[in-house]
Amino acid sequence: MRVAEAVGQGLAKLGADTVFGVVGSGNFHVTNALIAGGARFVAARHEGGATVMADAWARTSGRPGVVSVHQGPGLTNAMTGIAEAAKSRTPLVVLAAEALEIRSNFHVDVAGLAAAVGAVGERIYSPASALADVQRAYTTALGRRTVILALPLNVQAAPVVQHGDAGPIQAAPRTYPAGPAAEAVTAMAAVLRGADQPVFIAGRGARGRAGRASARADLERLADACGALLATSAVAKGLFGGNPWNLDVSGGFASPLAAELITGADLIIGWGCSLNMWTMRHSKLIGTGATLIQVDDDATALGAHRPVHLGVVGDVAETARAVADALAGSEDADGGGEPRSVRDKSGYRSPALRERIAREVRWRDVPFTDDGDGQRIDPRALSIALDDLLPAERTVAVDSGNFMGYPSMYLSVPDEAGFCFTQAFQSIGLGLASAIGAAVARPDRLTVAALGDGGALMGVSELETVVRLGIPMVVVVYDDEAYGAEVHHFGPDGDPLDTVRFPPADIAAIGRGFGFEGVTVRSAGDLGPVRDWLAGPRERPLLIDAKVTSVRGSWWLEEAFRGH
Ligand SMILES: Cc1ncc(C[n+]2csc(CCOP(=O)(O)OP(=O)(O)O)c2C)c(N)n1
Ligand SMILES: [Mg+2]
Repeated sequence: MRVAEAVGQGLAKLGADTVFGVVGSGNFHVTNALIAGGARFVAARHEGGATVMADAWARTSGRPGVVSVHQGPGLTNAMTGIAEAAKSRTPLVVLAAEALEIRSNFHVDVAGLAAAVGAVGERIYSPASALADVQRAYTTALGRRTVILALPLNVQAAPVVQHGDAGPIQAAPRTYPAGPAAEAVTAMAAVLRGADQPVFIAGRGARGRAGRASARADLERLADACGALLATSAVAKGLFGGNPWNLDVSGGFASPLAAELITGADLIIGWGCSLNMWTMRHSKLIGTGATLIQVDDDATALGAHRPVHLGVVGDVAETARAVADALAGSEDADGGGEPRSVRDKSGYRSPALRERIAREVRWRDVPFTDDGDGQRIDPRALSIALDDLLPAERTVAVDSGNFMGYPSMYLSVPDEAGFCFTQAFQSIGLGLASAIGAAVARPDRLTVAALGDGGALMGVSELETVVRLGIPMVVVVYDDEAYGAEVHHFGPDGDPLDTVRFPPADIAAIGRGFGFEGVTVRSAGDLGPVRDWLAGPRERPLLIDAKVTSVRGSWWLEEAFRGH
């Protein structure tokens, strides 16, 4: 057996059952070996797309993703997706063929590329070390790292050196950090006991992963005990879906009521959440005198974005459980014998606030002036209409651009797996591939790719992948015929905008060319075909080219530019 085959089979044994990629000569054998080992291979049309699909698949399934690329240009094409995954701490193995010969056309400095974007560079060093190299790379990925595993062509072609009776390859057991230190639990319980208006903000670290449920139940139990309101960072949107105290996303996407209540908190706890400038709206959501606590299983994350009063190293669910037990225990010690529910603190919660949240916290319930004129639909009106039409069991994947807040804020999602937000690198053009990866992970849900016209045309080749895979996806393009982000940022200064404006493109026809059903929407009255498509049988995917108004830039975009 050649090393290439041993690597593919070894990865399959470790648990790689879904592999995305673009196959060339350098990754042909390893990919086929993965398939022979039982993995499903999903061919993309561009390595950038393949990598983002694997990333989104990993986020949605909670398991390490795998992507397979050719040497040289196969890897450089994948780099934007790798940067996004690395910044997002996505567990991902990038199988990258490597031409070590320095005069080869295909030669690139793989380790240098990995280091440049914050990925971990790994390599299959020799036939003797191949299986150990694979295991090391996979285990590193499980620790929430994006790993480029270089597969030198000469090593791939060599016969594998068997290791006697070492037995089948297995993933190293996952070891999560031990529970939080007792002093930290005591300190957190004390702060919570004294807090009148606590708000929990849960981030990526509260999402489920690798066979573990999310921390939702444990966070809700603790929040009930201390009367906390609940919010998430954008990447964890949906985590508290259906909870009456859920404020949805904190940060630039927060609704006016959510922002008011977060700003009113006297204690904010970030749970697996960095409390960065996006989530805290450049600190504007932190009220004067508010205490900040951050809980993270990675000590280096504590205080990385802003000083916190208390940083706790610990797994989110375990820490929430320990603090809830500490609160309950101290109450028992006080001699209270009544049921927990009676003793629970009301904290920030009151019947009146519960009603107000139900009435006002959703963006769709915030009044706005509809800018639609019959020729162009207001993106807020469009999003609300889609929210009404689309089934609740949906996955929403969002590209980058001025438009991105509309689907993020106006489309509800059933839980955190129903939202795929590949925005850590702020690249446009990733949204469609994100949607494909998420759809492969959750075929039971209707996947909605929300794109700008710029991002849609940048990632357009993967429309063929949607059709080929037979995914009944809805692609909605917020089409302002421009790089709206730039138009709205520079327009007010009177700068020339010719470089960022485009003539009208018939994106519905482009979709039809790929095999989609295509519909152009200029007003709510044009949504009939969307309703018909949703009624079934959804034989082909649907592309909605929504010609949207661009009267005003978006408020979250101004935040974004301030963050540069
Ligand atoms: C790969 C990449 N190139 C360029 C940019 C700069 N950029 C940010 S938003 C944007 C415009 C995107 O246009 P579109 O997808 O139509 O969304 P809109 O802003 O119009 O809503 C551009 C070019 C980027 N973020 N990523
Ligand atoms: Mg645009």
